[in-house]
Amino acid sequence: MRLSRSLVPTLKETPAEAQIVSHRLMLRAGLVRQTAAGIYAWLPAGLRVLQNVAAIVRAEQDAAGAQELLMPTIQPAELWRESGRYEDYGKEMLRLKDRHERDLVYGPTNEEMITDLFRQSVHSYRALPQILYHIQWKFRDEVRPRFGVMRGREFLMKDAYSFDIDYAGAVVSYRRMMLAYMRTFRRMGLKAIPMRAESGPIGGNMSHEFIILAPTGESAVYYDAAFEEIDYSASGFNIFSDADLEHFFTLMTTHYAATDEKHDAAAWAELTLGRKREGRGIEVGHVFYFGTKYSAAMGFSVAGPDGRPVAPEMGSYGIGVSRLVGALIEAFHDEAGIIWPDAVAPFRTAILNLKPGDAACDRIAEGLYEKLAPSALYDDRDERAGVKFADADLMGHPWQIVVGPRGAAAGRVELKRRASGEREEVGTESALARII
Ligand code: 5CA
Repeated sequence: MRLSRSLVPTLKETPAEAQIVSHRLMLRAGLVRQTAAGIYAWLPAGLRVLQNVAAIVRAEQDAAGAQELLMPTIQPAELWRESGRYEDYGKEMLRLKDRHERDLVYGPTNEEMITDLFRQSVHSYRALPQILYHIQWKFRDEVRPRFGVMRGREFLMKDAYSFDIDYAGAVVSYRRMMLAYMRTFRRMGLKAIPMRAESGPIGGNMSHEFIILAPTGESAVYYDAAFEEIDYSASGFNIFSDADLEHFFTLMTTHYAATDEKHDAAAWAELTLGRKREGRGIEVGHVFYFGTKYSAAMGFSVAGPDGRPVAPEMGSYGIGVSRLVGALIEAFHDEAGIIWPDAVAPFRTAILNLKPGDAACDRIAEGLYEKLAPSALYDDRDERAGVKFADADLMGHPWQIVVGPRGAAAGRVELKRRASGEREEVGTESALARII
């Protein structure tokens, strides 16, 4: 992308409405703009990050054997009346009427709809287990939308739903999603801790939240320092082995870790002082086991092995895809701006042409851009060098290639790694070799 012809409206000043660093940086780096309270437009650079995050989520869901589908955002109210949640969900649910005066809702989640789709076509235990997911916009009319995309009203979620014939199967599905989640967050460079949690309006009796530690997080969290030492990532758990999943789940749940809602003062008191870790965290994912809550309420059963009807056991599994963009910035930034992990960066490289119009600078910068596009942002604007440096740091590209008139004359450029700040002067070929 050529910056001179791109909608990347970076800001020098800190926007007054933004209270936390990720919100400030998302506005300043030109990633998003608010269009109504808690509702955001994703501008080109922001959308690239959102899509990169979604791609990692999708890859790990697929690797866990979950099937992607796409359900609509608008749902008929009847489904919600069947489960009893139409009244229960309260004012957070956006209710609409069509021209025929039929009640509709903008989906805050999809348990009812997936149960309905599944019951239309699955009639035997032989088709189980299955896990389905989609990545779709949700609307929740939050009382206090805040912190930018972290607590929006419209937000992008990955929600998965599992169907099993019995409790033992449902537990396996739950653990499989848990492992997929830990792998997902790790690929983004994030350390997430699963914590026992309340199940809230989704219901059910087993639930874990996946928490990223950050001082600006909305939940207070308590966990055992032993958690920090677990190297679950190195061990090659097979996501399709029940025994591996059990081992993994035990590792994840043996040590104390809970959000304030589930905090158990007695269990906490038993920990030695040196192992107590208290802080704040951002909930980036939430998984629920709720058994037959929806299948039973919605009259969905399949023929069991003995021919008798059985209500399938279900769970649901959410990841806040748009929230993750904010959480990533909370985790990776400095005073100058964002420091994107390579896996999610909107552009891997920024090419800074310090003197557009200078023949050598143009030749080298254009040549690099030709080789690196489409994963490069080419700063070809007619701006001062200082502005280009500041914007590149603000936007957080993992690599910067600085093309200045003195170096260019000798065929050399400066290569900078955003995360470490390291710079070196190199020839264009070795710059390319380092980046590609
Ligand atoms: N149906 C279940 C699981 S699929 C569900 O809706 N769970 S949830 O309510 O916990 O949401 C899942 C994830 O979406 C949360 O962990 C959080 O990361 C994200 N999320 C929830 N509300 C918001 C919001 N208002 N803004 C941004 N992200 C949100």
